Amino acid sequence: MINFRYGISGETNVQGEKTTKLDKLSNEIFINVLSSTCTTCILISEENETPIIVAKEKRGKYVVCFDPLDGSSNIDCLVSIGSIFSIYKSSGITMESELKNVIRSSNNLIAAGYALYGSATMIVLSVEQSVNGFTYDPAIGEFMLTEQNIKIPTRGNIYSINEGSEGTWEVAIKEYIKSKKYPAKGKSYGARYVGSMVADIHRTMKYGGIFLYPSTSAYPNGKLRLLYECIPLAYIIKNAGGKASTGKIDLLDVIPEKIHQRTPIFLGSSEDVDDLLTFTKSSF
Ligand code: AHM
Ligand code: MG
Repeated sequence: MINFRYGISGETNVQGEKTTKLDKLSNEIFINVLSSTCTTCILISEENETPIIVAKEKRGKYVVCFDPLDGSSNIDCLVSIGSIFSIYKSSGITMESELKNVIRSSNNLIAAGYALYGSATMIVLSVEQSVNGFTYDPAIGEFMLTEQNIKIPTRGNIYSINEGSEGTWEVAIKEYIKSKKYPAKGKSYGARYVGSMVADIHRTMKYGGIFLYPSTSAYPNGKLRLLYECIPLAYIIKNAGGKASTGKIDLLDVIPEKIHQRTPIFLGSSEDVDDLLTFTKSSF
């Protein structure tokens, strides 16, 4: 029996989570490829406790933050997983001491994207306020532009949240979900939750609706990490015409203080996020 790429690696990452063999392998690939392009200076990975400083002779001016393999709990059962990244431009060849200045402003964010390994493999890339999708064609080994200028519907009819944690949500979140399950008029929303953020966000972009990861008792500041999960996906969703919020402020207005900082996140169709904010703004 050959299963060398499944299962846990036997190591624990900086977040205290058990890493899988594919987490480790994909992190190594990201680091090796990015640092050999001669365009990057600092790499921030979900899997590394501290920023990775690219060797002096290969240093360029871009800072890249990435989650090399998102949705690790779905690897062994063959459910969709992904990779997420954001790219910041510094004014020169940034040193670790300057890192805070680069990542503190979303004005320095020049691109973000994700790869989704689903029924097909797709890279969704957002640069200069447009969002485009490239599907991998195995026959020629290339990514082809298959979805141009992606726009998210202004309203959907799906909510996406881990409902197992409902007992520990704030009242505003409970009330919002209740309003979608038991609407005063019209049809109730459907529920979909893959548990791989990339897959849940890709569906939300295609079909509309809202994705929520609020604070819970297990994760008082939310589970998802600002720099390599929330900011890139918020940037993409916003450039596709949607909205992203912490429940209080625009997600892209959060100033990162620590590289593994977490935040509650609510993002998707603009009207769906607006509905949610009517619940959270008065109580958060
Ligand atoms: P990971 O980067 O270790 O895979 O964790 C992030 C994942 C997200 O993809 C997903 O939205 C979330 O964790 C699911 O968490 P939960 O199982 O608590 O619902
Ligand atoms: Mg992740």
